[in-house]
Amino acid sequence: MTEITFGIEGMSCNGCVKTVTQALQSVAGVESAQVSLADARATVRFDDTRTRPETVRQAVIDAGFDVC
Ligand SMILES: [Cu+2]
Repeated sequence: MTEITFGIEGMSCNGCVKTVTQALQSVAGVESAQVSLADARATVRFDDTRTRPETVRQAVIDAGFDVC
């Protein structure tokens, strides 16, 4: 299991947090996703035989937010 943390731009409320969390959890191989509105950050644990960091980040971008 691999854990990554990255910044997310564009989240303004708990609805955004929910959207991002669901987008991350829908990625095959993602075990858990913790999204913090206050820190503008996500911590994601995933099976690195099933997905890659780029795919995890892309899910956030596809949901309409920017990663940094
Ligand atoms: Cu929002």
